[in-house]
Amino acid sequence: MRPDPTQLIEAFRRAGQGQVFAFYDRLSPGAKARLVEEAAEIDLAEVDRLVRTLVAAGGPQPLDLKGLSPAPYERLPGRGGDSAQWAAAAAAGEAALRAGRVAAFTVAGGQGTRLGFDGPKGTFPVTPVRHRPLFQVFSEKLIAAERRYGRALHWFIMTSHQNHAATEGFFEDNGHFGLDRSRVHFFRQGRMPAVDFTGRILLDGQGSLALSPDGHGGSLRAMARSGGLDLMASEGIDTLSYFQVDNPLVRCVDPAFIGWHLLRGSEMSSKTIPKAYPEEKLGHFCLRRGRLEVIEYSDLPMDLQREKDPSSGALRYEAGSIAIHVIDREFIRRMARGAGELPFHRADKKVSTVDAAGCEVRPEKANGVKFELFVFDALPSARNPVVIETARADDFSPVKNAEGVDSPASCRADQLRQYARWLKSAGASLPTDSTGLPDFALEVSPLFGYDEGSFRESWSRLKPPPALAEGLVLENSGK
Ligand code: UD2
Repeated sequence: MRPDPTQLIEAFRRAGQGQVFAFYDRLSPGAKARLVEEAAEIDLAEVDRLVRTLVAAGGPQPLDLKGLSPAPYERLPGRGGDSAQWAAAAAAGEAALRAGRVAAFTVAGGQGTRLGFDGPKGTFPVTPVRHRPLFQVFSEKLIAAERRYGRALHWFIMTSHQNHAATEGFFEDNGHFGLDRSRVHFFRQGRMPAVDFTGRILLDGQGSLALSPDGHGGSLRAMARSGGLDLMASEGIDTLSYFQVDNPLVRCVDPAFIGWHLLRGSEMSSKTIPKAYPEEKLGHFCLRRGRLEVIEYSDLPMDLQREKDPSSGALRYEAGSIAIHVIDREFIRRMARGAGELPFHRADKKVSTVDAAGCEVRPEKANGVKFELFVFDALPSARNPVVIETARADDFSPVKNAEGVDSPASCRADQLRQYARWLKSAGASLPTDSTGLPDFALEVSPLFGYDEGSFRESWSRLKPPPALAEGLVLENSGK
């Protein structure tokens, strides 16, 4: 139904947000309609609540950390975990994959702004030799899993308003990288308005609102809104394997992880790695008020992040969140209906806007507040959440910054180290430095090998094995 402009303008005026329509009379009929449509997206009661709780009084209250403790997690077999339990989990996960109960879920709403890359982050060329984009790496991992488990996989990809068309177009132009297009589902995340420090919704032009993506936590309600959950139900899928678009090392569907989740009757499960150093920008798995929670690096006081366990010498809050989860379908439905509402987080940002005369303002410092939801805030509402350990080298090397940590260069090196490790475990000899980095660049397509075991199988079939040299690409092989 089309919103009625008069009623909408009146509702904004009554909510103290009449400035949104300050230039309305000057706009062309088309621009008027566009502004009305954007304004109709806004839940004024929600904005009012956020202004009262997060903007007035100078921001959110600091977290109550009374009784806070590190969360327990399932250690890897080599680090004290029980191998029999891990084997049972892998078997259960594999059975679920073979039964077609699992789909992949990627949050890809971000732009490559921090990377200095102009375009949807998933289109960033990430691999060392062929410079294949992130989306292709995930596509090939999913195709490899389809072959291994004998079931076609559905893949849900959350985009933002800003990158939706470009993302869809990219898949279209590349033949969906070999995936069956009818099983790749794109949906857009929601948007939230930015407000100034007095709580007034900002315009980014005379006829448009300053709207921004509502955070990866918006994926739960966006997934429900898109009809994705109903589609899953009709296909017999009850479990989603969730990961971020910025991490090419992730195992898109990991049987052991899925198995831990299912065997524990969990509604949401997470992977953890020990933090490499206290300042590493990862959330922390903690117990607070008796529930599992992720406390973001910016919210946990630095003295706690630096605290050591006196007996082991390890960081006390070592369990870092790498944003890899398994989520139950009906849990998402419940959360999307508002049960256990996710809290919004406040981020102060520079927001381009217009002044009272309608002239453009490009601020030099933060002038506004954006609101974001975080998906890990669903954990305290989940039944039997389980956290399992993974090896960083097997699952995590994100591309976030143009240089330094979590950059294309660090991620490239981690991919090369992974290939070198697999080659060595398959019996090949290649020169590496003390960090395991090979002397030359090569590339392994996930269709050839996506973990040590699958790599070894493909490698053993190559007779004779190829010479290891700069630029070698190990492509598709037997199925
Ligand atoms: C996130 C986690 C951090 C750690 C790290 C691992 C938060 C707040 N922090 O840090 O604890 O796990 O990842 O890499 O999440 N995205 C959307 N829509 C949005 C916002 C983000 O799709 O509105 C996607 C984005 O495309 C990216 C991912 O979510 O894939 C992470 O977003 P980020 O880069 O803002 O998170 P970051 O690096 O601060």
